[in-house]
Amino acid sequence: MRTPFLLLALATAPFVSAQVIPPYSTGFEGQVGNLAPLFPDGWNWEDLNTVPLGNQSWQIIKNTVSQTNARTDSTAAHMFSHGSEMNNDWLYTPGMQLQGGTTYTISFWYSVAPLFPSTERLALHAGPAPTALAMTETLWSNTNIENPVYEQAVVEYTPDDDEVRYFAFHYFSEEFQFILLLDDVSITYDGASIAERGSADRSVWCDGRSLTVSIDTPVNGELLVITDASGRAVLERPLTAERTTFGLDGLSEGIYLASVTDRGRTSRSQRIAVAR
Ligand SMILES: [Ca+2]
Repeated sequence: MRTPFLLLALATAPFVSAQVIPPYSTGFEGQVGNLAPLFPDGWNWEDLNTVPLGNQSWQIIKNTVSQTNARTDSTAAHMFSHGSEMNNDWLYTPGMQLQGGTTYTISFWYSVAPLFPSTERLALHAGPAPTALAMTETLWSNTNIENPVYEQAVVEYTPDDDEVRYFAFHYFSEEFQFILLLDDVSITYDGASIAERGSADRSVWCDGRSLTVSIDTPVNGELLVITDASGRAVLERPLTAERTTFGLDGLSEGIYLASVTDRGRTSRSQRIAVAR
């Protein structure tokens, strides 16, 4: 009786546990074709439609000679409507490591394809795992999307506690609609609202060229993660000693966020300036 399990596993995207510390943004650039495995790192999807004929999952779409589909650059995410069944398609961001009490702003842009009028539905949810069942919080919903020019949605989200949250774009248009386009997703925060937090037994000190982390009692699995303004991790090192110094010669000048984390919880984070 293994077959049903295998089929179930193939019907959903592979679980990816990549986690990101905001700020984060993507224009779905450089990835064209079927969604898996070509979406940006950490993105995931589920297609819960049950009628296979005429069914499609979330995919990337590119501009053509005659048609601009992307809001910026050359690619966007899109859904093509099921022909005979209400759509039920989920697109998940990477896991976002959020700090309790900080207000995050989620921004994205959406439109219908200008070629053909349709009425589309899209919602944004949040949850602790990249599955439809876990998406228990609805942050935004629009059941009457008809704009052929991109419009922006801006949603604020303030977790009570430190947590990893996934955000989900749920496409649930009626059957026999057409194309919904999604582009330029970002998750940012007001830098001033992030506490340069610290437990007393962890400290981060940066002189512009090197960075020193002190930990009273190192915990197995703890990491130093430095992210740039786009949310990309540019340096990741295990912390195994009470005091470790890392050279920053490989980073260009600028402002970064340095975090001490065990991937589930960040015990210390602060902005650092790299200078020569
Ligand atoms: Ca579908």
